[in-house]
Amino acid sequence: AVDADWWRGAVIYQVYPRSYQDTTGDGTGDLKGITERLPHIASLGVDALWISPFFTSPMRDFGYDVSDYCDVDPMFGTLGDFKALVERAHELGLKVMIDQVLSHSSSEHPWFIESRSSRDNDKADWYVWADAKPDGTPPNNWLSIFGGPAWQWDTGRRQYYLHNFLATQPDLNLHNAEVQDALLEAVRFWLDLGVDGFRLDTINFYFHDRELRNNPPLHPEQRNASIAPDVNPYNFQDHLFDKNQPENLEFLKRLRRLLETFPGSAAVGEVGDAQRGLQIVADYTSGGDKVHMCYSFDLLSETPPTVDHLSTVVRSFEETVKDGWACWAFSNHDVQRHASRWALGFGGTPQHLKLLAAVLLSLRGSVCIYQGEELGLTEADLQFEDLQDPYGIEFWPSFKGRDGCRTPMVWGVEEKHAGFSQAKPWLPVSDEHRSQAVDRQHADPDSVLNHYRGFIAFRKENLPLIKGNFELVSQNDQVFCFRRRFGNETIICAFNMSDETQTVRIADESVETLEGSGFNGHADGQTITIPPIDAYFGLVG
Ligand code: TEU
Repeated sequence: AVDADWWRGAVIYQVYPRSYQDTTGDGTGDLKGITERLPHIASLGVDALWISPFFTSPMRDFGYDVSDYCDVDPMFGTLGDFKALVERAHELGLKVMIDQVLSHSSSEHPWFIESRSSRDNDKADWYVWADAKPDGTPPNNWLSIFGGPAWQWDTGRRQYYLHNFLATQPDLNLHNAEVQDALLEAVRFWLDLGVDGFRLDTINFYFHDRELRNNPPLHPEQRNASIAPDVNPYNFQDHLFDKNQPENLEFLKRLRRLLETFPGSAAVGEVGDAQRGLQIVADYTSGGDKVHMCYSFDLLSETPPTVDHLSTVVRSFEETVKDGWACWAFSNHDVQRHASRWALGFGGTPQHLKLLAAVLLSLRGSVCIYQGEELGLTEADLQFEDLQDPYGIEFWPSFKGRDGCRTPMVWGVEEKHAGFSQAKPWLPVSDEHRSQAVDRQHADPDSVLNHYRGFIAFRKENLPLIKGNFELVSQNDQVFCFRRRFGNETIICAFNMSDETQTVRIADESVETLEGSGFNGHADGQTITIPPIDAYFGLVG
């Protein structure tokens, strides 16, 4: 029988396929390479992997611009390779989740080619078309995240079309039921092939305001976007109208009804919204009839993980999200790796990274770990000449783009290109990364890699950490402390985020230190003592 609830509290490992393992010698990763490396993923003890897009694409946004939703890009292999990957993953006890980019397609998708061909073809309304204002300017003030207006003029139709990202990523019009049907057919295609779930790209961008109303400005103090808050004018607006419209809830219900016909399948939505992230997570995941879980960008931002910040986020999460479900992440393919992002505000030594991993894996929710995070990799330092990401090229040097977190995975210290490829990789392998390769860390019991393995195993042995409810315990501004209770078992988790030993007194009558966490805090009666940058886990009596 399938465990329909496997996603609740699951640990999901994100693979960026261009940069995992090359088997063809062209300098970019491929599906066969992922299959070859599945034992590494399984060795972490994670429940699932999520693979970023590998569908047919002109790769203007590295696969987030899909030109055929139901095929594999030749650069990554074939559908046969994908089936083999799923089969091997299942043998190893891993679920397979894939990315679905339903909000927009590539401008090279046949749907868009037809849609732009005239104003009265069968797909004329499949994208968001609007006339110019009388003075020739775009229909409203909406902006593209990747720079400039969100509207691109098409000389054939003599109209503008909407794009929230690149002009080569036209926005699909989900107000049109035929578009919804076509997208759900694509989702069904992959379910039929045996995938266990989906990561839904930009799930809050599916619908726009049909009246195309202008977005109001945002107060500068509210600019807290995860990327380039004051560099990108996109973050100067309050995005009331270009995304997150009420119609989305009905579409998500349709999507969920499809998933229910494939028991055991699950979806995690990506919610990119600097203002209302947690509220949207609540709206999209509550009630059990929309998506299973969502991830917001609250812990993917530049704000360092101080006790105050962590407490604020989890407190507002508990107050807002209620019966919904979150998926937490510190790093992904869109933001600076947290080993660097928080190095100044918090610290980036292996000990800091081990502590952060334990925080992430103890929160209430599911967790995404991004490839290389398990090695403690930092953001690669790239030259302008190395850049591939159009977002970085647009906003350089104030914002360096997303290439620094997308460089190749490092497997072998001594191997050519660290074992990633026989050819020159599409982004350079950092020398610093090479010294942190999997083979070296595997052999070192104190490595960040072995700590991730150990802590994920510890989490598995202690069910409250996966399924338990969550109660924040106020201590002081140096110790992040909470209880997780499941059934009659309660675990107290305390993280000393400071450089000094901390002592905390707990209200519970007794507490028994749990073995196997890899941390050194200890308890004496009601007093817990935690060394600098260290943690304590105890069973409350
Ligand atoms: O990212 C979405 C994205 O860029 C937003 O989360 C954005 O950062 C936020 O809304 C700003 O407030 C996804 C993919 O992860 C990314 O790689 C793609 O480039 C993008 O969609 C377009 O498909």
